Amino acid sequence: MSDTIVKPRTKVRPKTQRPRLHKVILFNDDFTPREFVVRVLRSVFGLGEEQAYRIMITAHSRGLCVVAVFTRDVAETKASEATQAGRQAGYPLFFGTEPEQ
Ligand code: TYC
Repeated sequence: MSDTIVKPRTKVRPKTQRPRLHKVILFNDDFTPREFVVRVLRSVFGLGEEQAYRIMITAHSRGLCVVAVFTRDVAETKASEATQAGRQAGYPLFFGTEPEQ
């Protein structure tokens, strides 16, 4: 008599969770020159002139603007690089981060 080996039909599929994305947020202030904000947006976030200008002017008129979303590490690194660029030049420019959803 040969025993029959029945293979389980169900595949073990571990649920992989996608990492939560984090927003980088640009805050308005009364001192940083507009052109400087645009320059930082372009150099740190790789934005084009028009996109950078649109984000700057949105933050200027509404108080803040979402710049982009990244994984947490990238968002925090870019936000502090951009904030540091302002501080280096003597401006109170501030970029924060916030988890999405
Ligand atoms: N409000 C600044 C000015 O009038 C310009 C500015 C825009 C600063 C956006 C910060 O996130 C900012 N010079």
